[in-house]
Amino acid sequence: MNKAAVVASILAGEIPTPISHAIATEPANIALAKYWGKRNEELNLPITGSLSISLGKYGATTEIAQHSAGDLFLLNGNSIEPNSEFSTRLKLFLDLFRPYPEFYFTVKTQSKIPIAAGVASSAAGFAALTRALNVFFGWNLTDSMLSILARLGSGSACRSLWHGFVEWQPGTQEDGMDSFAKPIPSEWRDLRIGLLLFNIEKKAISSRKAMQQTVLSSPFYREWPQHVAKSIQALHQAISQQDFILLGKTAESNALAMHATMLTADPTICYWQPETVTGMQKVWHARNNGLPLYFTQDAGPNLKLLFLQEHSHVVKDIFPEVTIIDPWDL
Ligand code: 2P0
Repeated sequence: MNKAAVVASILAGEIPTPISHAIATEPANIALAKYWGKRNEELNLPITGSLSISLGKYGATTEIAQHSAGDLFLLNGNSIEPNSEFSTRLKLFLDLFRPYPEFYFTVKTQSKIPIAAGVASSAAGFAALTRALNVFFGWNLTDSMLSILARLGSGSACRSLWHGFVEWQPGTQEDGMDSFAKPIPSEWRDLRIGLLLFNIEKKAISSRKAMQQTVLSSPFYREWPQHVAKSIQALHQAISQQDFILLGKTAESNALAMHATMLTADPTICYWQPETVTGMQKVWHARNNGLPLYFTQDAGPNLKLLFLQEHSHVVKDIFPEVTIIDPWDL
């Protein structure tokens, strides 16, 4: 089954009647139990489930309209090179929804996060675009269906349609109609996330390619599905009991296990930079001195800190460059 067939089954019978323009905003998200490895590359179907926290007002706002000739993509006010990887990916996604081949789009995105810095910028972008398309074409789809469509753009985008904690159920069906995300009802008002951006340059290897290489070659990858399942179970317990230590240590250990699968891939994949390791050591040192502070790391050199609001000042003293995010400040 390909993407077009999935879209056709979701939009069955819908006659597209675009309005003049539509706009939507969605948050970026950071996985506490990571999505790493696909069972279907075309449909972005994961091997395991994953669980994330959305970043409140840090996300993407996307506006779409019809364009006269050729697609026009603007990111933070700058037009994007039509032959760039970014444009190609966006165009392929939009191809799934054009009412006829010569229907072109203007897509204007304002991103509050660095693009391709391992801070889930594509997730927020594809989620906002999917929700904007829903309004633009008047589909009236449920959030679950929008989650499936956003996944076709980028796997982690299926988790960016909600605020707070979100779980992506991997599903078992070949067409992926049971592989979408759901919010976990909970508000943990004093939880904070700290972004430590060491390097906002574009990364050397895309997470898409890195995942593939890891699944194919890492001898440790066979341990990964059980590890994630345990992480998700522990995170549910941590969230329902607001047990911060359990949340922090589960997220940190899950991130390190994911990087262990990458480091043992052939050829090896190492997103770590000297600043990454120094940052980790500072976190461990602070923790040894009694501060409940943890980190997680995605497919990039940057760290995301996890801590409680009452420790914000101490965290800022240790990491003056940190951007502190309240996930429930919308
Ligand atoms: C995550 N990452 O769960 C994991 C952890 C990176 C590390 O989802 O190929 O951009 O578009 O489905 O969603 C980044 O991968 O990959 C990602 P595609 P995506 O957040």
